[in-house]
Amino acid sequence: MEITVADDLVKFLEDLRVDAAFGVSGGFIVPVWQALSQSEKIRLYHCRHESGGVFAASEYSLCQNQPTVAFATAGPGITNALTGIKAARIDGSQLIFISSITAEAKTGRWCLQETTRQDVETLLQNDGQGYFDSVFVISTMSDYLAAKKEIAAKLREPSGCSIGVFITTTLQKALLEDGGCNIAGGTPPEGISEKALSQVHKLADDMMTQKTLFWVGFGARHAAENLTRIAVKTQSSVISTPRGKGIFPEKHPLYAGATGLGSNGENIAAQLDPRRHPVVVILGSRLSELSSSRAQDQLSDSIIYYIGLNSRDVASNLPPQTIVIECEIDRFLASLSQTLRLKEPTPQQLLPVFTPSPELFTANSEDAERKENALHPRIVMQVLQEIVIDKYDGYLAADAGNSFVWTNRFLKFSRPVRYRTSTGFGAMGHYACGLIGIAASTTHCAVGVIGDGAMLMGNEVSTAVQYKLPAIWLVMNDGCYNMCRQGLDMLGNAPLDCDIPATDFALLGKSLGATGYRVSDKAALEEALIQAISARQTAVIDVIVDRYAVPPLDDRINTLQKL
Ligand SMILES: Cc1ncc(C[n+]2csc(CCOP(=O)(O)OP(=O)(O)O)c2C)c(N)n1
Repeated sequence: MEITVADDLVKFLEDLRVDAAFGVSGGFIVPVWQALSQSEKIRLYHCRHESGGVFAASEYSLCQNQPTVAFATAGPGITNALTGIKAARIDGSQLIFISSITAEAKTGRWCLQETTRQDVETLLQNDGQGYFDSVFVISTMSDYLAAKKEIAAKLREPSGCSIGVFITTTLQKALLEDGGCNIAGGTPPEGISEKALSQVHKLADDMMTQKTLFWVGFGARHAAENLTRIAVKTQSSVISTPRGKGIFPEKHPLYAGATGLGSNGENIAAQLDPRRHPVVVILGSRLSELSSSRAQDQLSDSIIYYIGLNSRDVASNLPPQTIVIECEIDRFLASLSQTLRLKEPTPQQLLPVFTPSPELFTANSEDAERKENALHPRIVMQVLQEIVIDKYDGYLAADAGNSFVWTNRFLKFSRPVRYRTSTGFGAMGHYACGLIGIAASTTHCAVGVIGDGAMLMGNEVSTAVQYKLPAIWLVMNDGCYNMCRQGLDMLGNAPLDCDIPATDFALLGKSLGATGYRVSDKAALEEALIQAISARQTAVIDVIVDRYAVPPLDDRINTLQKL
């Protein structure tokens, strides 16, 4: 049977386990858009902005651990998508971005939205810093068949992979004579290398004799069970990056805090003191600025192991004596656990111990005093902890701005990937848009903590309404770009205009078809959250917060001062 390339491409994507696609349509992409719409296995979300679509696809991919499609038309569709594409690549999702280019015979004739081969090939850089890991420009049938093989091979690799597929509209419509060929995704090889195995033995010896600290990054999200078993049985302490929060239960007594933006620098420095923990094992983090606040710089006298894939990405952030082990983390830890001859811990040992965070529960103290008609952000954190995390076991995402400082510092998670934030690219609007990808991926509730500025930059509330996604935008409404306003002050600069005119986000939500709430006290916030979660509403909760509350930004300010 003859089918079009667009139809074959969609069957190929289904074989790769793709079951969701997010994007915005346009003339260049009609055949693929149509084929995606007709798929019985792929749910299509037609979004309001291309970057919104890519943020959503990336978040869906990370929550589901599977490749996800984003699509856009050529020209402005591609340029609009770029912020999301860059963030997806940095975050390590498995993104397949599909768009188009102008046919070569038509280039140079001022066609609408002209997009050349060169335009999209420059999105791939040899130094690894581009927008994609791979770009496929497809204008002939043989290009197409070769691209399918390469894409399937790339997605077999266990690390993230961001792929750009640019296929001319003519070829999308062309007929495939042999009925197409489907290439299964396949599974990566099992086991670890001889070299990694010898490092397992070396680390096990070090751990037998010296106190060890695990520093857990997002790359270790599939290794939660083995990590917990090893840490509990060897009584090793654990710290995490913001994206690593919850991989080891944050309320466990062995957990000693999060590093990076919003961290308690003194506490982290004490944990990393080589007299306290001579051995430090870094798992799957690039130790970027917002993940580490460069706390690794104090490790000159420690024995350090780094375990993870793509270790070249972290090379310049590791102290020189680090023993770098290029290995899939869960397999390495499984082998370490065997070598240490750890018996299975009892269920009691694995259970997180719910000790309330002392920092969080001082929220009613003087410093967190409730201002008239405005909530202190720490009270908002307390409500989020009790309701979204502890009561409903929900997903919580924090947008760039003060939201991710408050949440990094004060919220405690007990499961991997439940906390979503972007410390690599930190684009405002990432979660105001990407929240729909999280909501589409889970039956748990999905709550985005979003600054008023980020919310106004762009959001996908309307898309959530259209597809009845139970996503909740909790807008931290302080009437300004507060991170900038307070940052200027902390840096000793004169104030500049950071104000945002008063905005009623409940009304904005309602105007888009969502349920809207406006709250300025704790009880009303609790009530709105519980109602929105239990009724599985698409909701916008406008929370009036105190703009004078000072977030724990010291580390970031120190870094900015050194720029
Ligand atoms: C796309 C983008 N533009 C600009 C910035 C720089 N920036 C970081 S935080 C911030 C202000 C955030 O304001 P808001 O969303 O209201 O959150 P608040 O800090 O007030 O809680 C800005 C402009 C950014 N991170 N991303």
